[in-house]
Amino acid sequence: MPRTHILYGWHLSYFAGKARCYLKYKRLPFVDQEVNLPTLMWRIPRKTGVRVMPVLRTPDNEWIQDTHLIIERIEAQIPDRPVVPDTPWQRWLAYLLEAWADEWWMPIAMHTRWSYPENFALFQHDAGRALLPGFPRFVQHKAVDYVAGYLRRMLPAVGIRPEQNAVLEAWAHAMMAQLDTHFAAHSYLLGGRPTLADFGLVGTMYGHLGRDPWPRREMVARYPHLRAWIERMANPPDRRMGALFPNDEIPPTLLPIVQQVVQECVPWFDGIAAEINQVLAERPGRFPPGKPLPRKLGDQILPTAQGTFKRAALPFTLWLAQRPRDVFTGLDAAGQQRVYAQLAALGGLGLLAHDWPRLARHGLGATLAGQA
Ligand SMILES: N[C@@H](CCC(=O)N[C@@H](CS)C(=O)NCC(=O)O)C(=O)O
Repeated sequence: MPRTHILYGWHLSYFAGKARCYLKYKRLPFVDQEVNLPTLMWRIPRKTGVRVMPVLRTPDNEWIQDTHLIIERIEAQIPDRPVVPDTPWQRWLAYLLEAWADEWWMPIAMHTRWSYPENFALFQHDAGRALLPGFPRFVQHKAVDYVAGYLRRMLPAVGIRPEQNAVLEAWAHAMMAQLDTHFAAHSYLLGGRPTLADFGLVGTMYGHLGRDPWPRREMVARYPHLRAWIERMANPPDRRMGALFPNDEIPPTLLPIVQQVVQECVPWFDGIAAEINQVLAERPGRFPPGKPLPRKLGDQILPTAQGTFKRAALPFTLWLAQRPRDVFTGLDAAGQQRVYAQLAALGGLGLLAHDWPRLARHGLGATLAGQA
């Protein structure tokens, strides 16, 4: 039985990076454990039902899968250095930005890793040593090929299709330039200390964009303030942290980012809800609560300032989108009024819509919520 927490995750993994930065920020002692082949193929699936990383194993031998649940659990245990803001708009926004960072950036992180072959050597080296430590290199490479093959097969669904690469890169550069401007003025997204929003964003920025050679050189290196934020997130300062931006406002440099995020999220989330409703209408009775919806549904076409972008609709994303909506429901009347007014000004009232199917998380996917 472990006496401390153990984080199972690779250095190069998107969501393991998010969990690792968070646990370090909370100053929780933990063992940072690379995932070997038996753990990936058998132990984690046996304990969590899914072949995935990261997983946090608690001293009570509970295996928590999903960074949102990991953060919720540790927040409840360690009140020091809270990452959920107290005030209504900042709290709502931290949840939205976390969802956006987790899911919207995924295609960019996957594209930059898998479309540029120069990144593969690092993947092969790190994943090989993690999967089969001490084995001869050619055996390690066989195991890596298996995992890489699985990840590569997911690319088209995530939206990695050659004709879309230019839109993805142009979008990412435009957003990184805005983030750079913001981080020149503020240490973290919502001011002087990190929140859920920062931990979401560091997933893509640390393990993928900030570490794979191509995006590290061609993207992150051009944005020094963004790069410095990645460093701060990976090595959190051990001092008293600053405050969030005052009066439940957001920093002016974050406003254009939030405006864009809100406008991109409305059609994205609505589109996923529509795909789910269509599946439910076409196959009545097939997906009762507890029975997982397909992990991916039909393509959705997402408008961005750089062009349209197609990717499969993922029910899991709508489960994440539900979280800020639940924050809204839990606010008092004045809090709701505040969030409503901010969203009205940003054209984002669609994010409070109540006609989405209600979902529960199911591993990496979702099921309809309710009595099974
Ligand atoms: N929502 C999960 C996502 C975890 C996830 O997607 N992990 C990746 C590695 S970074 C993975 O193991 N993917 C396997 C798969 O998608 O089948 C979380 O927040 O922990």
